[in-house]
Order: sequence, then structure tokens, then C-alpha cells
Amino acid sequence: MSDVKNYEELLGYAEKIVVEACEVALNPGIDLKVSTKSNRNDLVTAVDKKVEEIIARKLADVTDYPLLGEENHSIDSFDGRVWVLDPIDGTMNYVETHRDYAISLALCEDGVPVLGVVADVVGGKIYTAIRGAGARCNGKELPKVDPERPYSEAVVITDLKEINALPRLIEVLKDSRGHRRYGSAALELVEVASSRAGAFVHLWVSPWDIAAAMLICQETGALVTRLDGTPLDVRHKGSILAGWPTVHSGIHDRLIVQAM
Ligand code: 2AM
Ligand code: CA
Repeated sequence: MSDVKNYEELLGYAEKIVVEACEVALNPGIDLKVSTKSNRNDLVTAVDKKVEEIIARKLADVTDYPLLGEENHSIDSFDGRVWVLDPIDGTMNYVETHRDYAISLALCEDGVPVLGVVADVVGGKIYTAIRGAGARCNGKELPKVDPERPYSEAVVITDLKEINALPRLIEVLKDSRGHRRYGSAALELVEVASSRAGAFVHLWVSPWDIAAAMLICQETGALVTRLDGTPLDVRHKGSILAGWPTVHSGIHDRLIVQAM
């Protein structure tokens, strides 16, 4: 085992491993064997498990950090360095629409993402970030988001499930450019980082859904919190509100502050 410590080197390994895993997702060579988890639309396939196994093995060749993976890898604690992996984020899309799914890999230090890779597998885009050093897409620096672009110019990414749980969202969305939904939290977050969407609202994300993409957002100047505006601790499942600064406060004020 090599003694790999520095972020650039680690990101290089992570990116290479994720790019190789994209080929497996695109050409898995095995039966999908789709099954359900928490509900009929929460899917897992043999490919989710295969991608996770391959990435776990390759990570273990270069570091001895523990791995938290959605399908098969648990950790005792988030202390120190921990890899956090979603082998396929957007499994429903993987099975049904064959696009808009991601491989998401982050390295956390004491529960804080310090580097991240999100692969838009079908779109052929690899988003990366190192804490404090900016975010990139296919190697090219992602420009900062516009901190003053108003809520009225923002497309908001959210879903019927959020609207059902928060009926006020319907009124809030009327002030925006409208809403969209892609079905992969990691890809939805990089839409915000890439300035194509102004905000992303989801009520039930897990660490592996957001660890990498949240850092990519933060490195472009987007704000990432819980829906109520409190800090987001990626170690725990819960809500997320990510957005360009004015759009983040625009949603928070309309949805939370004005409701009080
Ligand atoms: P997944 O595809 O890895 O399960 C879709 O709503 C987005 O939310 C996806 O990023 C999906 O990740 C995530 N998600 C988290 N919990 C989920 C659940 N119980 N059912 C479906 N999607 C879930
Ligand atoms: Ca997944």
C-alpha cells in the first residue's frame, strides 16, 4: 500500500477509479437483477453492487481509509479520512430512462468533504473539487455562481414529494423561472454549481447522495444548508437547500421565514 496523503494525488486516484467505473455502468455485461429497498421506487441493481465492489477494491489498493458505500460498505465512525461512495446515484434513471445517473465519490475528513468526484456517466462529464481549491468540469475550472442573480431568474430543482410535504413550495415556485427534476441528487447539485439551475431542494438525502456534489457546489460559491438554513452535517440523512446566494435566501425567506 502506497502512502498517499496529498489531495491532488488522492483526487487523481479517485477520478481515475470513477472514470473506469463509468465504463462498467455503461457496459456492465451482467443481468441488472432489479430489486427494491425501502419502497417500490427505491431500487438497487446488480450493477450498483458491482460498481461499488470494483471501486472499493481499487480504493483499497491506494489507501487504507474506510469506505462508506450505499450498498455494501458501512463504517464505525466518520473520524479521520473516510471515502463516501454512491455507486449509482439515480438508480431509477439507470433502469428506466438510461440517462441522468451519476457515480459519486467523496473523501471526508472528520465528516467534512475535502475532495469530490461526480461523474455524469451518459453526459460524459466529470465534475471534481478540492476544498479551498475550486471546482472543475472535465478539467476546466467552473466559474463562480453569480451571487446577485435574483430568484426571479432561477430554475429550481425539486420534486412532487417535496411539494406534497411542503405545500407552500407551490407559491414559492411561482416567483421562480419554474421547476425541474432529474432524479439524481448529485447531478441536480452540479446543475447549481454549473449555474444552470439556481437552487436544489430535497428533503431526504443521504451522505453518499451529496458528499461530493455539495463540495462542488460550495467551491463555486453556492450555499448549501439544511432547508431551515442550519449547517448541513453530511454525516446525517436529512434535507438540503443548495443555491446561488440570492436564490438560497430567496427560497429560505419565502418558505421558512415568511411562514413563521
Ligand atoms: P439513489 O438513486 O442513489 O437511490 C431521487 O429522488 C434522488 O434521491 C436520487 O439521488 C436518489 O438516490 C435519492 N434518494 C435518497 N433516498 C431515496 C429513496 N428512499 N428512494 C428513492 N430515491 C432516494
Ligand atoms: Ca445509489
